[in-house]
Amino acid sequence: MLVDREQFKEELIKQVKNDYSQSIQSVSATEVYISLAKTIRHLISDRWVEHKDTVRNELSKQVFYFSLEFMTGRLLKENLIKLDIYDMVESILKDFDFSIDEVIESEREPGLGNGGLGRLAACFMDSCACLGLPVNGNGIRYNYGMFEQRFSEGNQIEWPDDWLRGDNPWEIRKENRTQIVKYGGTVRFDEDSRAIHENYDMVHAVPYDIPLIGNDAKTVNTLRLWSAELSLDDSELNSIEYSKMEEKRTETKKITNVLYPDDSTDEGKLLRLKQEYFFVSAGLQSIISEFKKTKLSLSEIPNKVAIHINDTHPTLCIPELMRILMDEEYLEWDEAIEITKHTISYTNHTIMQEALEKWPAHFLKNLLPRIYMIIEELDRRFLEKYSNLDHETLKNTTIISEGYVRMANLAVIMSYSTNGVAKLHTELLKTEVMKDLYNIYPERFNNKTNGVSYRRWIESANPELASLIDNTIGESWRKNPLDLAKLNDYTDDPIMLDKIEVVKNIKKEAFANFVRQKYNIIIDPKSIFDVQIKRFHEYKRQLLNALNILYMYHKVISDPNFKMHPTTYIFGGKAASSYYRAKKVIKLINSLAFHINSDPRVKNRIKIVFVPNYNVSLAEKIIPAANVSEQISTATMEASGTSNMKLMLNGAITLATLDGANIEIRDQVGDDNIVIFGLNKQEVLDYQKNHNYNASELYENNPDIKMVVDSLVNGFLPKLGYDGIDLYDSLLKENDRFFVLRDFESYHEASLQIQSMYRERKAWNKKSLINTANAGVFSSDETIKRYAQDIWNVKGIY
Ligand code: KOT
Repeated sequence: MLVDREQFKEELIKQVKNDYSQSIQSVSATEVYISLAKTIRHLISDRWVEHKDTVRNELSKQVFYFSLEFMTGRLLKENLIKLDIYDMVESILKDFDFSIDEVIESEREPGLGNGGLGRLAACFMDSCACLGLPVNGNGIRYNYGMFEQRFSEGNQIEWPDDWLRGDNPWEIRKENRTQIVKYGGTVRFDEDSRAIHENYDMVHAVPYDIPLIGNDAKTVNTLRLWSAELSLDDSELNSIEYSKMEEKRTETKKITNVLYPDDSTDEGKLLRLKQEYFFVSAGLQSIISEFKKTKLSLSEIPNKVAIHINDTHPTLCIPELMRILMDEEYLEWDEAIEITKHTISYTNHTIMQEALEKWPAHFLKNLLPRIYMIIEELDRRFLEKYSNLDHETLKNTTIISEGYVRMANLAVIMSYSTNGVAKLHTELLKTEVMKDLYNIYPERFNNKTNGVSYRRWIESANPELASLIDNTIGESWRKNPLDLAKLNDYTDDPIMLDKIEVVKNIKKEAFANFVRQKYNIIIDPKSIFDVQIKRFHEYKRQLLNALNILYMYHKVISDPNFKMHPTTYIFGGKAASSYYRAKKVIKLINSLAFHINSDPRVKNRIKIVFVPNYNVSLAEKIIPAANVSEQISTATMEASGTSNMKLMLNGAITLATLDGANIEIRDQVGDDNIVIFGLNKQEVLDYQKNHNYNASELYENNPDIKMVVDSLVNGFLPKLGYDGIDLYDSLLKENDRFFVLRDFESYHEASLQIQSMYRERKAWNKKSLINTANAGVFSSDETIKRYAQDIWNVKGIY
């Protein structure tokens, strides 16, 4: 233990006094949270400094994980657990009449991410710290995180997420590490042919550091988030009018003001590009300036530094590193290319064409003239080197094409590793989306199936299950997740299976209580909790789930012989503010909830709860309570998924298509312990290539499908109003791009299979246990070990 009880208690009292000039008895839970977090930060500060010193003195290789998103979730509880002071702090707080839950819940969640990609970054940072790997995060300190979702008349309304209001006790502003980021201007070449960038606008990038604490604080890594501030030198300060200065300040601050500004307009897009360059440039400048303190030759960079780019959003790392090496350190092109190529590695998270980032060349040319020149030259060299390749291959592989810069191509060509995030996804990268690049650089492509943090998703979110596991197989699984497999010895033990059910029921009751208190909705903990929690996107097919519920609803009210185990359908997720159709699906589900939940004919056999503002904290409540995990994306479209792993770990049975990591889940649990339906990869690819899918035909020939689809537009759901028309059109007029109708029957069958499986409770509990027992491979610790070994070549420092 890092500290004894009395000492910690005294520190906390002192901290409250310092922060508020009040005694701990007279402050609020939020205030206690702030002071407690600061006390913890102080407690680990020696370890944080020592860690940095060790890495510096031993010249250990370090990784910098560049990501536009880090969705950390609340930090207090995880940190208390990792420092092994949770119980102690709980009892100290009790001394002052505070409940630890209330204090934990008063932490505002930093919503610095959209979904899977941002949450993965946070799980990875957690694993790195716990494995003793020197890996630091580099990102943006958005003033406003992911919007807060509210519902009005069933529609999604977006409210600003002012998460920094008040104090963020975890961060330290590092004024003296400020960097300058330059935009615009012109470039000329001096007599030595060196590029001179002039007449640019400057922005200050101020870093805020957050400690990433490993178990017992043996390792404390750093998450560095950059904030944009006005940069004026003395002469400007003396000459600029006050109002002009404020105008400029506002303009500058916009860069780090919000996560993912709406990119449906050019103005929004430009801001996004500014963001990308901002944290890339600031991060790299600070890394190189630290590296130079080692006095090593710059050619040593790849041996001491690995830079990982989380999807293409930080791809400007490539030309920016080249720029620093050439224009500031005076290396030649060839040397700079060698260093860059051996330093940067890239993860791809999507094969959806519309999400593959490409920037109009003129945007880059105007905003980042020197960077654009470097990209052009890299493209020229690529073309020169591969001039022997056929026209078609070159068309697909060049960096610049038809006036656009293709970031994924730049990332593959100028890095040493490209990985996908599940086996199928990596396969599709190699054989479909990046086929030609793969043929040129086959050795660069590799798979790293995603993983999730066990500390957050069982130890913290489901302590009841964690201690049942401890009592059954011992605690080794907490350090070595593959040891969960020891649970396989208990799958026929009736006492264990009963206990699994007891734990699940505790979590279901807790969630039911939460839903009653917070949303005034009554749900039955004895019903099946069927969960779909993820961003709203057409390819994730919440629409398919909704149509099946609609169909069940018809059956329940019209067919007296139709038997249905009471089921609570739980939804959570946001739609991008500009994603019109996804918002219509949200409206549909809310309308269904309105009608079904209040229809006496349903007799509570169906309930729908759409939890507003789904975020990490809500996930922590929902996931332990889930019986069924809906993973129903169109095959090929979900790169991996990670909620599938969290739900499996917590004993939910997966209802899934053969997509993303679902395939690997099936491989782990076997066909009897998962329910699979729908088109597979080949069938989807064939339809797409042969253009022979006909949704209207299905609609015309299948009366069930017709009835359900018609219910979107025939007034069956009065609350939906005209909002069903767009969904109807997407299925019929636009020929159902995501094969919802094609998979409808098979999905319905699968959902009935789930129903009948749940009736056999013993067998169900066994399946549940098998899911938990075989989830070890999906620990992000395991994933990160593979990144460390195969990609980064870094070792733990303890
Ligand atoms: C978003 C925009 C551009 C490129 C990629 C994305 C993206 C992909 N955002 N989130 N993802 C998800 O990443 C997760 C972590 O790898 C995957 O599990 C999931 O399937 C992706 O959709």
